[in-house]
Amino acid sequence: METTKLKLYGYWRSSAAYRVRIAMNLKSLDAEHISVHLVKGGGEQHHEAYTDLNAQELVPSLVIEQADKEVVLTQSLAILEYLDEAYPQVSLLPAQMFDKSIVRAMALLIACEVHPLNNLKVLQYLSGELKVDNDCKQAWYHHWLNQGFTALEKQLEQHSGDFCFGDSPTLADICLVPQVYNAKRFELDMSPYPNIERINAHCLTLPAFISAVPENQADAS
Ligand SMILES: N[C@@H](CCC(=O)N[C@@H](CS)C(=O)NCC(=O)O)C(=O)O
Repeated sequence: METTKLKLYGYWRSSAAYRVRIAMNLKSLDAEHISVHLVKGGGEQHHEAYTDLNAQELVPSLVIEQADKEVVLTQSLAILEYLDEAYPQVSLLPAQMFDKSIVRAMALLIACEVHPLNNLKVLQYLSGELKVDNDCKQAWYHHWLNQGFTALEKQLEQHSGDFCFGDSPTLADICLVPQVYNAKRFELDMSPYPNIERINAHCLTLPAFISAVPENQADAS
């Protein structure tokens, strides 16, 4: 079998990189972790050494080294789908077609509707160019989280078991846990979201999720 080496460019507090770490752990994959500090020196994601890899100046990027080629993947959801196809022994999606779509919808709700509005560059733009004060920035952050979590909570009432969809971890949990980490960091009241809280707490009893937690990363400061 062809030898493959994986290099994950991420940052301990990046929720998009956190997603990839969880998936790799669930699939028992080893990777070299390379830290791209998102704040130091104006943000290493903007430095040429990194923008050559990722023109969007965002983490994560996954570099796949094989004997005859090197491929760079970007966008965490695209990386997760690659990992799921390349390493199918532990699947991140349910077996049935409609169920797959439901799980993807939950993951996309977080990754496309909530996360981009609360990303570092958006918060920096609010406080920098638009001169928004911290209270307004916090209100912005909570608004988009509440909107997304309210919708997700309803979906979980219908589909969840121990995890977002049934009793196995999927792409939905992989997106949820980092987003809840962010929500708690920004002091969101989680009491309206009992299913989200319950599933997050359950995930965080599992080694694959625990070792992906930001504070457990080598670059955590
Ligand atoms: N949709 C992208 C989002 C990636 C992203 O926003 N990464 C953040 C960290 S979670 C980042 O690199 N931010 C740097 C910045 O905003 O300058 C993905 O899922 O990979």
